[in-house]
Amino acid sequence: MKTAFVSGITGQDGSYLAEFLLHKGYFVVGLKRRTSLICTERVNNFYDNPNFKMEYWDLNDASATYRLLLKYKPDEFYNLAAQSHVRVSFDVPQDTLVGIAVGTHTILEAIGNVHPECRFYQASSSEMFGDNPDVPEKGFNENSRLMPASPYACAKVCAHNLVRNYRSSYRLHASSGILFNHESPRRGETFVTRKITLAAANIRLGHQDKIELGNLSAKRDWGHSKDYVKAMWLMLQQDIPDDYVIATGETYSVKDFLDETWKVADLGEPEKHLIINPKYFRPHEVPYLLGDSTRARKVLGWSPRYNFSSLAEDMYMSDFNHLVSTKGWK
Ligand code: NAP
Ligand code: G4F
Repeated sequence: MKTAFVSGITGQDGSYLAEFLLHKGYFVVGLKRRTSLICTERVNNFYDNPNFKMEYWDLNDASATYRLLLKYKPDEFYNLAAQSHVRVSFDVPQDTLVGIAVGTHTILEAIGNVHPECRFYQASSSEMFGDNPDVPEKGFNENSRLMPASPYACAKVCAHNLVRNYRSSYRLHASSGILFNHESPRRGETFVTRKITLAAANIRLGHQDKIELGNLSAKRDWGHSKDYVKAMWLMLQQDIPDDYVIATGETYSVKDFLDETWKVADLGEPEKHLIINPKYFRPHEVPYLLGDSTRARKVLGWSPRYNFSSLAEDMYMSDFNHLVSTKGWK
């Protein structure tokens, strides 16, 4: 039985990845930081699985990283932990930078020193392309220029380069997935897609009237987290470690996502419910993201099952059904 570490276990991707690995027969160790509220909502459905164990850990705690590597000697380490909100990274830049850049470095050092057989996955991000205006026709690929436009993206570029550096310097099996935006019913409620689907469900049920948003013209390549965690696993099954773009190859604006969700919810024109609030604009925006995942499709045999419409529908229906079943609203 293989053992996998999943940091960021309480997050969107960590919870889907752990389910995927448990289903494959892994023993999964979820790495969780201490929080004042319990916050294990996303992992409750497998928390009691005998092949799952939760351990306290923090990106900023080297001692815990070394101790747990020596205790479990995992086969694979998926590093998904991060302060992952781009807008918030302008408010807590140092916390974001230290956690992502220094935290990733700590894990690479620890693996290299005490357990170099462990395969490592780093959660890199399409935000690293930032406001690069030179988008190839098929979208950004593994060789496109990185022009990060936020403290979050700068930190992810540093971690991404560290992975490349440790791979070539110390022959670690370390890979980065350059994942474009991926969403799901488990997406945090302050990311724009979830904010929209939750508002639509509340409005549909008569418990909200308006939604406040920022820049509607930004375009993103939006996929489903369930599809994307499979790509993470596939990367660590390859003989040779590498970096891979994971994306759908289609891009839509925030306004398109709003329109699509309002259509699924049968709410008429979104403008009736929409307020543009400058507080949701960013000091530095990433205007356009489109990914070219040709390498992943060829080498990993990966392709997504969800598209833009089925993603919006899955998220809206989940929010609607959850409100109906938990609040009794009709
Ligand atoms: P998420 O839902 O925000 O989850 C982030 C996880 O990291 C949470 O479990 C959080 O714990 C944990 N965390 C934050 N700071 C920590 C620290 N100092 N020590 C230990 N754990 C810490 O993010 P996600 O959407 O699942 O994304 C997973 C990873 O992929 C992140 O690294 C993100 O930056 C990256 N990524 C995401 C996307 C996307 O579109 N979703 C795209 C590209 C890359 P709490 O629950 O306690 O907050
Ligand atoms: O949903 P968002 O906050 O996601 P963003 O900034 O693209 O970052 C996400 O994807 C990255 C991958 O590219 C990840 F690395 C990162 O961890 C995170 O998961 O914002 C998407 C777009 C932005 O252009 C933003 O300006 O939506 C725009 N937006 C408009 N109104 C809004 C809002 N974003 C948020 N969060 N809230 C709004 O009210």
